[in-house]
Amino acid sequence: MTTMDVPRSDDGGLFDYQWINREEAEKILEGLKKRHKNELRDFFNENKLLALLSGPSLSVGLSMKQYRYKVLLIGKSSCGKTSLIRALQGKQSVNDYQPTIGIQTTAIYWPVKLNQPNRPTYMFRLDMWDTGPSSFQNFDYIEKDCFESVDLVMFVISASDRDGFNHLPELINEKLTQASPTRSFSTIVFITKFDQLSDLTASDAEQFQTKYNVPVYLFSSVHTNFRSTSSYLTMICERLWKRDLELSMTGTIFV
Ligand SMILES: Nc1nc2c(ncn2[C@@H]2O[C@H](COP(=O)(O)OP(=O)(O)OP(=O)(O)O)[C@@H](O)[C@H]2O)c(=O)[nH]1
Ligand SMILES: [Mg+2]
Repeated sequence: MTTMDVPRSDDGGLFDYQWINREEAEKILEGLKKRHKNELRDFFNENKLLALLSGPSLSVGLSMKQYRYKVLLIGKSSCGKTSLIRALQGKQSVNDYQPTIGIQTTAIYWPVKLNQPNRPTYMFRLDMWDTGPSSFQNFDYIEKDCFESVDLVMFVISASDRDGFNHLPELINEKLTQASPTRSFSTIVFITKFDQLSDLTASDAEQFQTKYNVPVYLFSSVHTNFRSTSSYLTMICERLWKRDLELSMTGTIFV
């Protein structure tokens, strides 16, 4: 990815990225958005809100198959993990830094349309596991719980942390050793705080992506809009779907 504006799929278009702007998706999003409305970012220009906190209350005609995944965020203290989850929920960013204590989980629901002949629509439920690094250091069992049956690990790194970025391949390899031998997790890197003075560039991200075959997204939790957020969510879902397709080929799971 070369710009921060709108991320694009790198998976050969398994999912329809435009569908979310169509009428059918609009109705599903309506069913998702409610409660906590005053906390949500108002994407005025597009007149759309994301609201992905509570379970969907969809009308019968709109019900669809749901897939549930566990997504773990890993990154240094204050690198922006909690803010990233808030942004993906369509919530306002907050300046006050409140370290995450223990494990916080947040469910994000996101509908997707597959680019297949029968064009099925599925609801993804992403259980986002957020934990401050001190919890990992102080309590071994927290790390074990976090990695148990995890489907996707999002490595989060601040754009000012060049040293952390250089050590990222080692960290990813180290964490991959904790994966189950039959059911490995997928990985994504988010470089946060891209609105601030940055040590890392889009070209660093691109080189990393090419060399290690791990998608790298440039992100700012203060500059998100419906278009970019919906692309990030669709890409996360697509990455999970692709991992499942790979597992199904090895006979580990059935999609
Ligand atoms: N400008 C800017 N500030 C950000 C961004 N992301 C996070 N911040 C700020 O950085 C601080 C830390 O963000 P958090 O999301 O709480 O960081 P965290 O990784 O969850 O921290 P721990 O819970 O301690 O591990 C907060 O003051 C946020 O407002 C960003 O993209 N841009
Ligand atoms: Mg946090």
